[in-house]
Amino acid sequence: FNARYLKDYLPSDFSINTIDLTFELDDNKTKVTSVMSISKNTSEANKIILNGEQLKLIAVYYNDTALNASEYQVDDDSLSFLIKDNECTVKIVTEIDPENNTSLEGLFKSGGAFCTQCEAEGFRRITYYLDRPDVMAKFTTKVIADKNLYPYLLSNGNKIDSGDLNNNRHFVTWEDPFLKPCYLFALVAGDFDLLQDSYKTTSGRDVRLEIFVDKGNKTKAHHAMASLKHSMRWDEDTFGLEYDLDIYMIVAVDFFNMGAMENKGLNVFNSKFVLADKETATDTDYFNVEAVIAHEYFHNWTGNRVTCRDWFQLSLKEGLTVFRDQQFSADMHSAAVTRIKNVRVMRAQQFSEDAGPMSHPIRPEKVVEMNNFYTLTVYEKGSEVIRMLHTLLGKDKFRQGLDLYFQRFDGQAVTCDDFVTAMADAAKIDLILFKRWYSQSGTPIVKVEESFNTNSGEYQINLSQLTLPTKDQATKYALHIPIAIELINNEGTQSHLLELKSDNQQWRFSGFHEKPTLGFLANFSAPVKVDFEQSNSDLAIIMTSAKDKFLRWDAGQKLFSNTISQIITDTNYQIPAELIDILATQLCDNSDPALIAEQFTLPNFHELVEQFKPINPIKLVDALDKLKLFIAKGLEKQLLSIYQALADKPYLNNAQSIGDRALKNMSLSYLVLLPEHHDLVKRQYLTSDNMTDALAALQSSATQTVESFDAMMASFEQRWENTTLVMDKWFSLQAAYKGSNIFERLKNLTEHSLFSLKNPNRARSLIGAFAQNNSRYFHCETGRGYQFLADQICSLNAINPQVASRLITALIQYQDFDEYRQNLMKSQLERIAILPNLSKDLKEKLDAAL
Ligand code: HT7
Ligand code: ZN
Repeated sequence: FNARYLKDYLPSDFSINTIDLTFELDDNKTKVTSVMSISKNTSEANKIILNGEQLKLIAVYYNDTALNASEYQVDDDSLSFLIKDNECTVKIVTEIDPENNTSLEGLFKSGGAFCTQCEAEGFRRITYYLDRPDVMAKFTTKVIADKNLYPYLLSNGNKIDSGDLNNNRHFVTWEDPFLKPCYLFALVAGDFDLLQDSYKTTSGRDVRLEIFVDKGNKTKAHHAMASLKHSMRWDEDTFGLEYDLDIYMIVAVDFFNMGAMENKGLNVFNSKFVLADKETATDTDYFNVEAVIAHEYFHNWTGNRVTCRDWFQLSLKEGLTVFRDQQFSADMHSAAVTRIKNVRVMRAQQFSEDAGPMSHPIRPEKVVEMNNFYTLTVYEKGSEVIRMLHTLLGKDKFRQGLDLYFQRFDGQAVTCDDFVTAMADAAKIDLILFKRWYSQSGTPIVKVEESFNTNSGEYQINLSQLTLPTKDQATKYALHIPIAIELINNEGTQSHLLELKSDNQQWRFSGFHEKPTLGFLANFSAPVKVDFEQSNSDLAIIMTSAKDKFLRWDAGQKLFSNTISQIITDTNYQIPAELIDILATQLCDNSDPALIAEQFTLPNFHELVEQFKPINPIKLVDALDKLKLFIAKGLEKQLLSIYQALADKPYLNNAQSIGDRALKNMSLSYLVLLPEHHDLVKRQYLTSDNMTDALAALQSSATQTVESFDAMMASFEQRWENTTLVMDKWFSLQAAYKGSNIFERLKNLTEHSLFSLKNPNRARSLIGAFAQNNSRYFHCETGRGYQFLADQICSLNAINPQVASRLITALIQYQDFDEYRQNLMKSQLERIAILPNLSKDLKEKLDAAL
């Protein structure tokens, strides 16, 4: 498999101006007819090479004349022939097999419906085309199918025609007035329940809103609809961006590789991010539905109206759109808690990706399989890079920069450089150095040294930055890093924004009577690691006195990780009782229950691995358990009284009630460590009227192997066996079970009648959840955990390479662990590497890792 390089980008020799598609849908023999008007971009162009994979070519016509086999070349991934005229018409007829398409790329069957997924390079599995985002055409799509089985025939844009045909078939024709790359093409055909609504934009356009869900699920689509309307209003209010078509459709399907897809006017969603009601969805699910609906909607401007020149520029649309959805969520909920959740993802997952074998800059330079680059780096770190621009420019200049970006590039396919230049031009600042964030991989470490001169009252900070070499880049350079700080003292707190632009820099602040306490990296102003020793008493001051809530929370997390580090290094370490006193003060603050819940959530296993690597994972799990038990015992009374005060509050879907549930269930997660409180879980499970509480009870039971766990799981299964998304939760709970018979259980679960590797959600809910959430057994000394994962990846390789490739992450980051485990993990990777028909997706990662 050949790698492609950013440096080799060349514009296309040909434009495709219009494409008229006709689909005659059939499970195994769908006929696709494509008629394209093509023009040359340079007079030297003569041979066109169209991308195409897994297609059966039926016929090619050039200006209405059929080409014979000697006039074109066709192979596994292309079709080429001569273009003799400056302008011509090409018609291509192909046949495809949607029912046997388990990769879920191109056209496939999802449940009973036909559905497409074209990003990044799936359109080439539908027809031969110039499958690259800088080729933008006007699409017209005619869909023909059986009328009873597929009453809804959908595609992008506006419906322009429909009617009945012979053999009980019907057709609908759609026209999308906007030029678009083929990755935004979509087609859906099926029988659904439809939730309809409408939205009036600020300028008075009436937009029809339609959400299509599986029959019987309509009442679960209301939250998605409300979220869509909130997103539309927010984008108008915040960025002056209005929707541009008369109709916006969302279709929810059960078989889908990722979260959702922003196809123009016809989003396709994983049903996990559409369906929600209080019985089946947790508060986190509600939050995620809203965030993903917003994300896909925001893509209409950042991604669709202005798209990417090539796939190396993916962060142009994804980093910016994630930033926009994070800002939206922060405005809709607690800004501090939303930010904390973002930061946890960075620290627990993105930092390790950036230090691992697949490390790449937010704008990668080399790609073998594009699907491998829909990463936390491109998305989450990409968003952090946009956030740094927002911090450096300020809200108003950032808005002016975005306005200028749309003014310059609406309707075009552009680069990350174009975006940053628009920002620099609008704000009239120099961002040349800042652009290095796009080309450099790895997480910078910022080292902090401070000094205080008691005589002069001057406080000095020295900062130095270092990015360690990564697999992809040996040499690293200094970056432009915005660092927000607070100087906390009795006379009041000062906030400053420091711009670190070189290896070392110093700042002086005068006028202090005593040394201030430094709150460093307020609001996580840059995606960096911080090397700064602070005493427990300084951390306690920040926890209670910082203005920035993120800083308060972060000081608490630092206190926890310092304690865990001591437990790991010294087996006789006695956790100091003062920790309980510091934590107790936080429990008393009843202003924001959701924030308290976050403050009591220990840094997770993966965040700590990133801090202490290479590490024996079992020692880390033991240390985490020890600290948690210490807190449970030390604060038993307080936690119990919080729990009891909140236990019987009625369910409401508002911020206070969501925060109360988070605090209650956090308390339960500690109390369950004390056997005398095991009855609380059972009671909560039996009395709960909502999924948040039921699931929290079951999660606590799974991790503490509470006696009644199996009985509760059996009743849960019986109640929800026909509700796919809830059964995914059941499989995940089973995967997190901490009993020593977990491997027998896993074997039974893979043989369960409802388990299937063909459904990505189901595969992830068991296999992904085990590797991610059951560290004690995934990393167990026998190596059975690694073997289980590798076995599943071997099966998935042939079924769904994208899903297999995501799940292998837990094995390729073996450098994070002790040598004994590294060897066990590597031997499993070697076993996968010799699979016959190893997919391009897995091969790229294995080549990097081994
Ligand atoms: N732009 C989309 C990325 C995507 C995708 C979505 C569904 C299935 C397969 C996919 N491959 C790439 C999702 C997004 O960022 O909004
Ligand atoms: Zn996106």
